Amino acid sequence: MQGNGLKARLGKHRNALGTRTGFDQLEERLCYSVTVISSPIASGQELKIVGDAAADTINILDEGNGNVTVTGESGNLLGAADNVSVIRVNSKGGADVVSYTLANPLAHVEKLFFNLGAGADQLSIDLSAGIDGANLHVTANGEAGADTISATLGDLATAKAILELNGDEGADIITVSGAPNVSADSVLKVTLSGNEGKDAIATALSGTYLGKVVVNVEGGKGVDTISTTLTAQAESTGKLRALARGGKGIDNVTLNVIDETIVEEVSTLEVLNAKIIDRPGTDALTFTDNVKVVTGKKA
Ligand SMILES: [Ca+2]
Ligand SMILES: [Ca+2]
Ligand SMILES: [Ca+2]
Repeated sequence: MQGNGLKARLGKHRNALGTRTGFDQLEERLCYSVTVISSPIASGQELKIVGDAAADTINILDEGNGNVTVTGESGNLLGAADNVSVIRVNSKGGADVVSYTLANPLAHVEKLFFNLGAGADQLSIDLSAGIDGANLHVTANGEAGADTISATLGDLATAKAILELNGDEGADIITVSGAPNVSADSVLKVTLSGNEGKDAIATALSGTYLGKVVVNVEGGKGVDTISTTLTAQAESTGKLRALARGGKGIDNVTLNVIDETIVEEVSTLEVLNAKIIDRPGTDALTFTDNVKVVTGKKA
């Protein structure tokens, strides 16, 4: 019945083409500018979400069990599928607003690709529900324009989560936060790249790390501001590695690693390896005393 209703409305628009008002045109643009197509692949279903050259709103709600629903600006249903293992968003030009929300802990292997296209786009990724017994790989590319990309992380249990967030051209804002507890058999790897433009990249994570946590931040070209604060809460016995690199331009780089496991000057972390690379040594640096600073030209 819903399908018939949609056809009827489309027909009405077509019939009214000659005398269509501006409002009708706007309504049509809002309703039909995003296409959602689900197709079978070896690992399940691939959901392709494609916008147009104008500003699109794409809201992705993932139930964590493979069921994914995509809605638009007014909550209108754009598409849905079960057994989803790959989501590819291509929002194209325009200032797009894209959100991905995990409603329950992810228990289904997934790969997410966000290509935001030209224009100042906004992407928010909410993984605060966490991951339980699955692997997740997120690749986001802001492409041209001053993009804002944010991610919120949750607990990892028998999980591998890889986040690669890339601002690309333009003055981008990339923010990663949350309180992920990482189990002994879990891996969290976060790679943030500002690339060209004057970027602001802020990371603030705090949790109990029994497994492996790796955070790499690169400002790339331009005068970047990088602020990374990682807190290993008491009882953490895992491996924590962090790298911050301003890249070209006189950057402002902060890397604070707060080791709350220390009892009588001894850390319970198996590995704590935190490093700032500043060549040729012109960045403004702020860091805790467990961070190694590498300056000067390569030998
Ligand atoms: Ca678009
Ligand atoms: Ca963009
Ligand atoms: Ca940059």
